[in-house]
Amino acid sequence: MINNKAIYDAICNAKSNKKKAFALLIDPDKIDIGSIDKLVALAQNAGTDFFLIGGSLVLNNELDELITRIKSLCDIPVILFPGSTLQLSYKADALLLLSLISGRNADLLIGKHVESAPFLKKSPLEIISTGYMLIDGGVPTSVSYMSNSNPIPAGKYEIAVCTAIAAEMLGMKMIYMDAGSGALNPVSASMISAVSSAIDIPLIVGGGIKTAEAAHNAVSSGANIIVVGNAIEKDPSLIKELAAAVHF
Ligand code: 1GP
Repeated sequence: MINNKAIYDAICNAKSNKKKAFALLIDPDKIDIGSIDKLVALAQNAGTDFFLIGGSLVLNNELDELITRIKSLCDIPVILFPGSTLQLSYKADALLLLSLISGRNADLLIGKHVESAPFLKKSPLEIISTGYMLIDGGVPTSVSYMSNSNPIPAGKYEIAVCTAIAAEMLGMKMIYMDAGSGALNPVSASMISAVSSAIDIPLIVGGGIKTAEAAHNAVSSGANIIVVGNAIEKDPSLIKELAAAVHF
């Protein structure tokens, strides 16, 4: 099956029109399915552009159920952000096919992709090839531990820039710079600015964004999509001001 490009085209159009997007990350292991209705209502009210669904582990098996419920409640696109090949569901709209380009773990650069290719090729999901760069956020993160890879040091802008340019030249469609869930420090404004001005493809930034100011700084520095998970897990009412800071 040929996957359509509706979501990616919408992201590129938004980038051309200088419109920024806010994505809420939901970790299926951390959300109680009973509380999803309330969270979706808050997300809709805040003008959330996308749901990203993913986490580092798979502790429960409710992914299909979770996504089906979200889709029955709203039209916000649901994008898989898989922490492993176990986090695949045909119920979502799209999938970020992540290549961990900041690391040198061959399995996460191409191995897992080979394993999941037949499933993805047959799936109705829109597949978006994404260069995933882990940036040091001041604390060890689950991604770094699980992927057995080191993040790019926070001050090494040139490494981040060259990595992103290489991914773009390899044909990847987006770059995701992530300080990791619950990072102490989000990716710095200077690193976002250096990377965003070096590439033409859309730039997603997440990890450790807890305040409207941090969200605003990230988009002002050139990020196209801001992802927030932890801060909203802790206080769902924050979603409104975070999304507003992105859509300023
Ligand atoms: C993690 O970028 C996401 O992969 C979001 O991070 O949970 O810290 O918001 P937070």
